[in-house]
Amino acid sequence: MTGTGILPTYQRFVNGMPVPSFSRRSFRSREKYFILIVFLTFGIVCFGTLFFLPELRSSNNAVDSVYKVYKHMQKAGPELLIPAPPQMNEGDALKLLRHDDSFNEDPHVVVDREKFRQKLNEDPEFKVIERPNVVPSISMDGGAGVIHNDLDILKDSGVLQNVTLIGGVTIKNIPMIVGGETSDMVQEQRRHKIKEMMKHAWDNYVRYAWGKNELRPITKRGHSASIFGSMYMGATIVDGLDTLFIMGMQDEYKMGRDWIANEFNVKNFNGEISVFETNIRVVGGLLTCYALTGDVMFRDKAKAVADKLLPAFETPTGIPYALVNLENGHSKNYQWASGGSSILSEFGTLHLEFVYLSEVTGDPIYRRKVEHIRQVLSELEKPNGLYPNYLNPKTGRWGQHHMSMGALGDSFYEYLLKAWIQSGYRDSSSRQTFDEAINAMLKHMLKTSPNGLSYFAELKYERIEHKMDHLGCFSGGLLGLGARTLQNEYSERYMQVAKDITHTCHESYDRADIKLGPEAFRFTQNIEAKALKYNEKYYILRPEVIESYFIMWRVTKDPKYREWGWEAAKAIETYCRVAGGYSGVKNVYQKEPSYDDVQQSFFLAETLKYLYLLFSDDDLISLDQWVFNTEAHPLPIKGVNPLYRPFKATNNEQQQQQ
Ligand code: DMJ
Repeated sequence: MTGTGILPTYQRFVNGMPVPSFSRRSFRSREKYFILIVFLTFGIVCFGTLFFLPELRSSNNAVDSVYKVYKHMQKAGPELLIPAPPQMNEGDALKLLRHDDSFNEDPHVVVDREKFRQKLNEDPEFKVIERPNVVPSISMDGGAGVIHNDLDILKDSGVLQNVTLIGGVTIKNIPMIVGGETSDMVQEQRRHKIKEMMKHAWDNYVRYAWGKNELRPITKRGHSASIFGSMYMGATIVDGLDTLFIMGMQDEYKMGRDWIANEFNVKNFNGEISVFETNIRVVGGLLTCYALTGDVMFRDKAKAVADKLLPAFETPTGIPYALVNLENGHSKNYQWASGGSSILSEFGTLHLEFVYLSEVTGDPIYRRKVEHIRQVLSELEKPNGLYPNYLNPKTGRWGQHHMSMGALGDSFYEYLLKAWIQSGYRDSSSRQTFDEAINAMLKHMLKTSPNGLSYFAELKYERIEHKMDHLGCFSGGLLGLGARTLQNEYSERYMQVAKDITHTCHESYDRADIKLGPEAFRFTQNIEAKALKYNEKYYILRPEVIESYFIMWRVTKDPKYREWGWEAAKAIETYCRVAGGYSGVKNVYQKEPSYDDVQQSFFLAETLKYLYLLFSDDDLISLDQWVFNTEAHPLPIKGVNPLYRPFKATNNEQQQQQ
């Protein structure tokens, strides 16, 4: 140390060589730049800390604060679709969904809003859109928006990926697929109860029949009907999975999803299966799960199953056979069906699933098959404008002239209307065919009993049979939907018939001892809306009456439909619930139940789903966004529902196609 003044100075050495002491003049230019960079970095860090420090106490606050700025901007001009803060992670996005949306009016906001209004008034080009009820929504796969009251199911099932917030989207355009709470405590309790019923049905299936097709709830073992072939395809899992999803039963959903991913394999399937039943339950169920979740596993399995059905279409007319052998593709019809005819309600109930399958896979073959069926039907002469239930697939001629809104006919009419809805209301020839067919039925088959009950009778050639099937009770909802979706010269009549038929079907329940209706009911001199024969007195957990309550509630808002639905739910609890699940009963006119020991897969797919939706908010699986296939699997409406998920070819696939 050498002393040159009062304060000590230090000689510095680098690599043993003395270096000049700290003096500006003595720096080389490279050193000057280095020091400048150090100072600049220091300055930026200090400034940044001052700016963000109060908000960095928790990461949530940071997001909230950015979000508040975003909200304030929106309030200033909510019609502007201001993009949300980017790079928000999933957890934060979920928190924001639960964030209280109300902000106190800030004077700056008021001024800004006024300025914005002035701008609107000055510029006629500006279109004023109503202020959206801003609830942050989640966008999946870079496009589809979803609002949920409970998003955990999506989170846990891996659906929520690449989450970004979108703002300013009208709520109506955002499909609600889970949640649906109402402010009405009574309905909330009912929803809760229906969910508990679903749990009881599912848990017992898991316990006693896991992987089998259905459950025998009395003897507590698996059950399989011939429609499922000779193998176990987990029909209850595939059919019930979307109901679990919609009810927010995430653990159960995940268990079912994993079973399908790992165990459901068409390569292991064998025996003869019903083309119709496999389509509506399996293909339909899988496609709905694909639409709801975007999980391509469901889409690919749906395609694999549908491919197994294609050999059934190899007939001289292209009208498919009823049964297909999964090992060798041999197909045939039921012998009892009017000399080996195909059945109207079967070959006429493939359209929704096949069209949607083409849309999501990019493979046109499925659409071609069902459009061809339409073509064949359009060219046939219809007796009095009516469609007989039997058509010979070899000759292309009608079989026995038996016409029915119930068994053998039913869902053919349903799919005429719904194909039009599914197409985003573009397939107008389908709607026109529906109107023509229904008007012919109203003219020739709609009857009124002496005491004023309306019903669709059956027609065998010219002979009327005054009987209506439980299956035909879906037609109340069908006509209600027809009236609601198009205002035309028929809509008023449709709505009236919809109300009348639903009323009659309710009567068939109310006149039964257990308050659940029979498989078929008749109208004679002595009885109305009651079964006569022993083999018509059973109730096998069918959905059709409840389905009409649900649709009629949504389209009329008449609370009686909810009350009727609740009566049915209570009756199911009282007379069909057993320790091992839910069973059909053999006689609805006997309070002491005699069980059939089958828990049908459609009980989970349809009956419980429609009940749950009946007591939920209308936005949960909105009729504006979804159309139900005949097994109550909701499919998205084209051009309306962002969960439609049409196929987009990757570059690779495009090249392969060229
Ligand atoms: C379901 O499989 C479908 O609703 C079908 O359209 C008719 N029958 C059953 C339920 O009853």
